[in-house]
Amino acid sequence: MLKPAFITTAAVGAVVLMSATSASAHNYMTALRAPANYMHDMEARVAHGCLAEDVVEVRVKIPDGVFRVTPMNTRDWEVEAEMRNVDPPVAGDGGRSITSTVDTIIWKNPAKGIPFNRLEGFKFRAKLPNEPGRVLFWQMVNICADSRDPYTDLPEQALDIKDSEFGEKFEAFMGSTAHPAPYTVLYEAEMPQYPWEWSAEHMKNIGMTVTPSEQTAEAK
Ligand SMILES: [Cu+2]
Repeated sequence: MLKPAFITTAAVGAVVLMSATSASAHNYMTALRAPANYMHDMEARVAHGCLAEDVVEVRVKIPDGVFRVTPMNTRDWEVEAEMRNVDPPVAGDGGRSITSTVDTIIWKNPAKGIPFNRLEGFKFRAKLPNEPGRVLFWQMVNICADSRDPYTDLPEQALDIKDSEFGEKFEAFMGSTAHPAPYTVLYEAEMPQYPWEWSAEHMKNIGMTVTPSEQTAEAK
């Protein structure tokens, strides 16, 4: 949320609406949870413009441990990626090592900005870290002509999914700031991502196959 120098009548209504539904009035990730260690399609949402102004630039900071980031092509925005060094390097695909990775994706110079009462999605693909239970925070900034709407605040203490008060602490964090960073909670996938990594056990566990004895029993 913002404190503009002047507020139109329409914008006052919007402020009231935002405080009533604060958790849904902020930027957010469409995936509130995602499987750890997957290459995953991600989408960051801008939930509204800067009150009286349209959003004309959007920035998403990639969390530590997230690699192989590729923004989705779009003809509505110019897309740029700022890089950061990875030191020490980490193992990537095919024995190559990763020495630099995307730090921030920037969407700018839109064909048309995002008005206050519209959502827009910003898509990219990324390899999520193999850290089930970790809460990934994707700090975002919405930039308008004369103002900005940052969603960059992080919890003071790390949110640990194994903490019995995880939910309460998460809710307290979301209520403690007007600018919480969008998040995705990583969970342990029931099977690896790709079919060539699946065992017979994995496939049976999720009901894709049945054991030979069960097949025989059904056939009789
Ligand atoms: Cu907001």
